[in-house]
Amino acid sequence: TCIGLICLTSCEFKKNAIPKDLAKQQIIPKPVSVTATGSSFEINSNTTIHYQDEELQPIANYLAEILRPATGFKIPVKVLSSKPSSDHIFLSLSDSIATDEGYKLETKEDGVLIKAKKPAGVFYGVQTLRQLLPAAIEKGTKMTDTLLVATGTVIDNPSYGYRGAMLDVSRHFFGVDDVKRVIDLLSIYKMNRLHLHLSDDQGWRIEIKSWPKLTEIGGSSEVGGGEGGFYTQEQYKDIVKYAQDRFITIVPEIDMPGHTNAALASYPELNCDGKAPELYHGTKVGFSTLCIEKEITYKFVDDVIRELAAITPGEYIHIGGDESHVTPIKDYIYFINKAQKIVEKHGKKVLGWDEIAHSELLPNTVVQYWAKGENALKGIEKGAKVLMSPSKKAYLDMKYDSITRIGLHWAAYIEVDDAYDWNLETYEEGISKENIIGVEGPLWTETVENMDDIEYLIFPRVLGLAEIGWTPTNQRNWEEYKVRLGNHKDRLEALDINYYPSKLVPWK
Ligand code: TNX
Repeated sequence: TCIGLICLTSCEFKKNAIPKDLAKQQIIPKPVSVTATGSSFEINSNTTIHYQDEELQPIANYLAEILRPATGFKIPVKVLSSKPSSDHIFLSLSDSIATDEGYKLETKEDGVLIKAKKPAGVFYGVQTLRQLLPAAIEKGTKMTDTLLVATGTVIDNPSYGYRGAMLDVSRHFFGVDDVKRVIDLLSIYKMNRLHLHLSDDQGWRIEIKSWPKLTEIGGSSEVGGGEGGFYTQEQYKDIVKYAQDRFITIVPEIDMPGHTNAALASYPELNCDGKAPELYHGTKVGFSTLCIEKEITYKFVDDVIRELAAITPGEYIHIGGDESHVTPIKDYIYFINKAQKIVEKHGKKVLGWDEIAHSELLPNTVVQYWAKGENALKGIEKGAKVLMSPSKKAYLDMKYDSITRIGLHWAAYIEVDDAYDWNLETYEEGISKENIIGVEGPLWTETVENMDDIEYLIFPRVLGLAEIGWTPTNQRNWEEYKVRLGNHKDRLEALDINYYPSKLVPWK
């Protein structure tokens, strides 16, 4: 117990608990550079958050909303044009920071200064500050510890511009609140893309006003026979906005020409024989295809992409293209060529699973490497960049080991070390840094039914993927990371995350 500065018991312990060595802080993803100056700054009842540019007000409010419940302090948020005198947290924009997502966080005894070229960098600086505070701030309830931040400087920026995860909302549907929680959790680790797999054989999940039966019929099923569900365009826009406020871009996917049973069941005219198949509740892949030779197919694709592009501010629309096993290759190439042009016509760039490299690729198309290195290499030959999601390392739906309760294992068992201990630049010969836009961890949800399941498969592996996308390869190693991850236990628990407590990690 401590009263003011006088400790009655466990004095040594308390002294050691005072964070004074910034270099020993356990930040994930690991920052590029950390310099400690051996003292600390206290957040107290006088602490005010100042922001220097209107654009930063939402970030200032975001930080205040994290600090207020934990401290019980007012934490006012004020606009200010120059650096205030003391007890402040100051957010500012400055051209002295070179990169779009980079930031500098400087803590002295009298305050914290976060500066960046763009708001995104300020947001990442705020996430770093958040991890410098005691884990208990994440509980959202008033804590008793003093809030101390170790002094020093963090200079940081990401290695890759695309750091993402994918959530399959088709095999099992997850509502808006679940998606928002995923967004909240990804943003803590400076991830900036959430790919939503919005359609598949088992369900169609986005309202398309010109084709209403897609959701009316195709939205009503899911794996195992549950009731399914879908997002109205208003709900989707709400998700997009919520993500944007956390510097996450939503990448929507309409999987075509295979993985389309839900659409085919909704509209008989999309089938070559004109007959609608039954809705599908199983987990097989590769049995469905849009009818490549029908004119109406391209009217359908055009309407869907047009409506989706209109509510998607992000630059990419994902057209799937995986496992079209019942589409003859000639037809497949014809279809993917046309689908790319439709996406381009509606002002977006194309992302697609690695099989799309068989087609002609538009100059801005990105190939998502999941299965075959040769496809990714073919994509590079055709001028494409690659998004790295090799299933043996990056798939978040793979079991950790043979006794994991949920998940699949066709690609591999992926323990926490396997998910971390690989490099984007050396994974496949012929794919190097300049070919790669970043990394994404897909969570397919055949066996995933609720938020607890999502969290169990994503955490802690997604922290490793976040670090692979952010931290330079030569600054990463598993032996050091596993200790940092182990020290992160309190934070995962304060966030109430149902993580997999791998035996390979020395959980503190
Ligand atoms: C393959 S990965 C698929 C998905 C499945 C996944 C299960 C990819 C592009 N296609 O349809 O859900 O395996 O792990």
